[in-house]
Amino acid sequence: MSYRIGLVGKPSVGKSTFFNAATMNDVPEGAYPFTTIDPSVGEAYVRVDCAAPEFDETCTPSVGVCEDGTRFVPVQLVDVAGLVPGAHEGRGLGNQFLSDLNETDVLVHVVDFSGKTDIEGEATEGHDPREDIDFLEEELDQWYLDVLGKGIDKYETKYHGAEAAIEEDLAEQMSAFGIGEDEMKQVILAQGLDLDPETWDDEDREELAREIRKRTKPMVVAANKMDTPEAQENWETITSDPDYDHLSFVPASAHAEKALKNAAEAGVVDYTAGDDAFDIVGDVSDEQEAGLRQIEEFVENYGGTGVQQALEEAVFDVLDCIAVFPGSANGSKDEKGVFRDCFILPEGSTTEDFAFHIHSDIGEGLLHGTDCRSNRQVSKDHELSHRDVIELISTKQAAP
Ligand SMILES: Nc1nc2c(ncn2[C@@H]2O[C@H](COP(=O)(O)OP(=O)(O)O)[C@@H](O)[C@H]2O)c(=O)[nH]1
Ligand SMILES: [Mg+2]
Repeated sequence: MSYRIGLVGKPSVGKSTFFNAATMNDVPEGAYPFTTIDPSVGEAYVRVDCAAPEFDETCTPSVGVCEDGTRFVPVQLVDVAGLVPGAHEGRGLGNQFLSDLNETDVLVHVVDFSGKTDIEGEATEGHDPREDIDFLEEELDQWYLDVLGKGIDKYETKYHGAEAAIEEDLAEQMSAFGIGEDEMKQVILAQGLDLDPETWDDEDREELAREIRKRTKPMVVAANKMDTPEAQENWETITSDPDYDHLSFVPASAHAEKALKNAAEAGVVDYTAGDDAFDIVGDVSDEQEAGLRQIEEFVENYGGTGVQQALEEAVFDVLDCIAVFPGSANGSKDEKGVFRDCFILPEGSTTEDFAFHIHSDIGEGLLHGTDCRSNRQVSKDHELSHRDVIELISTKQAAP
């Protein structure tokens, strides 16, 4: 399964523009069935420097594409619309929104940095985008707190034998958030709390809920509409505000990305997603040219439109994921192709995790791995690095 990135934010910040731009790609129809089932789920990509050129090979990706040595590896992108103040109480799309959220691994909070939309998404002037950031975090925290409270109630109404373990009840209650017993215990202790909820006051509960939310819903802020002067001013203020140090911000213009993808599709520009430059290759009117020159200035200043960068920040910086290529020490070719796959794995993944990720049979029969660059053997519990090329030596083959 590929990683799932959720786009969240109040109405009119540019989520759909971001989503459409990021999922509009000149590649064959994705291998994932979800694209046709749910229009708010699409295939986007994160860039990884392809390993093939180091082996004097030309890759043949099984999914995504490779352009000039840059691999575009699929991730799922979800437009989680419907966030309005009070969502956790069931206002707006409410519960549907919250369950959609739970299926994501990481969030990109799209914020209108121009300040031209109020907290409900209506047109205004001079709105402080920090309110939107606070609101989203508080909304999520409230929701976590509700669920945490239910877990505590459950624990307290149960008979406590010597075996009582609060982390067990809380982990069960909060399992949808993807937190297990061990991590729950760790978080409770790290908060300086005893493993006894009767000793926790309201503030302890709130802090605990917030900490669990931060761990299980890590987030990047896409500072959108940075093509406006108001947004650029807000950027200066907000990114130097120490209250927001815990977040990573990516300056973005979803609008510019969409315009470039449209122009590329029309054959007017030569543009590769994520690049900080493009060429005008077709006939353009004076007006079109002026628009493209503005976008050019933007991508030069900000190192791209920010759409691709926000996705990569989420996967590789916030989640700390790594990309690993399956390889072969005797040359990378097999009958199916060359460097066909590139997998995104959680940070800290080992050779064995990689094997199980590909197929449980390969994992079960795993003897060791081979690092194809050095031709050295690596153990099952060897921790892999970003862009490793690893051959898996297993007594078992993947069952067809
Ligand atoms: N200036 C500017 N406007 C944008 C940008 N992205 C989206 N918009 C505009 O913001 C409005 C809301 O966009 P939309 O994608 O529908 O927002 P959503 O409600 O969050 O899905 C539309 O008028 C867009 O054209 C951007 O990067 N810059
Ligand atoms: Mg929308």
